[in-house]
Amino acid sequence: MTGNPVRFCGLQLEHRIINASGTFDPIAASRAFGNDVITSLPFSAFVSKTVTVEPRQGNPPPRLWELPSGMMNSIGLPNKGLVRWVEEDLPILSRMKIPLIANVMGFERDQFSTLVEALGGKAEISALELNVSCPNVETGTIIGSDPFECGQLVSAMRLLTDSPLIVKITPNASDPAAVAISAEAAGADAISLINTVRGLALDPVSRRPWLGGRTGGISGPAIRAASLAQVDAVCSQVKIPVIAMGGVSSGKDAADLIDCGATLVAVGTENFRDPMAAERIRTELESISLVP
Ligand code: RRO
Repeated sequence: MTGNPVRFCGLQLEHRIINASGTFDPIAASRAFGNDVITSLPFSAFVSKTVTVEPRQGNPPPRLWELPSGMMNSIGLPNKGLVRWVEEDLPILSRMKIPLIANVMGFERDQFSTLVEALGGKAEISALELNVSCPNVETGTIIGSDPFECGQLVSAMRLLTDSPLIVKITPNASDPAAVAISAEAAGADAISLINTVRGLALDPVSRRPWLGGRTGGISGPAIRAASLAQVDAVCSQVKIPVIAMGGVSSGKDAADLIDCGATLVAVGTENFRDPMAAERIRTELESISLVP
């Protein structure tokens, strides 16, 4: 079954289910399960883990904490940096049969410019997702929390590329819809939400924060209702397409987000439990009657 095709930012996608950045690693999966994995992903487009200009080790361990209905991560953007990602990972990812969306993050505007200039024109990359919403590094959510700052960033990036620009906004802001409106006015082609919700867990023995980064980002079913409320608010305020995510583990969860106005739905934490979950979710979604 190929699903119901959908248009998104000039791309013709086979169905509405994609992955959330950082929740599926096709390169590691192909090392473990063989090269066929790269060409048979259960998504209609693939979003990369966040790439930064410089290589990063990420946050000190522990980096994960399990919750009754989800998990918390304090990964801290570990990645090989722009140059090695282009040299080593992009050639492998370009073997996928689906469009590649590169997720990028800068700690200041110049770094976003470097990333957008380097990746925006590449034939292998169909769109860029600007991550202004990582809760696990000190300045990760500053731009994404402030409509003015976000608008300024998007305006500047708009001048640098014709590639579709998706802005991934944070739920850890007082008014995510205001940030989305500002991104749209500045030339964003799409909005994605939600990133993880900041949380804290204490080590039961030491009574100190468990995660090496102190706080982390909550994901999974625990944040589903929060996601639905924010997606609903954003979709009612912007005309550009929305990629919705947050605790999606069934076709019903995806249908809820689409009925609130989302064009695409991203599966995140559920990929860790079942790497083929997106296929099941897509099949379930196809059996549900959506609001016309
Ligand atoms: O790497 C991370 O810690 C991370 C990122 Br970039 C993000 O956008 N969201 C998240 O929960 N973790």
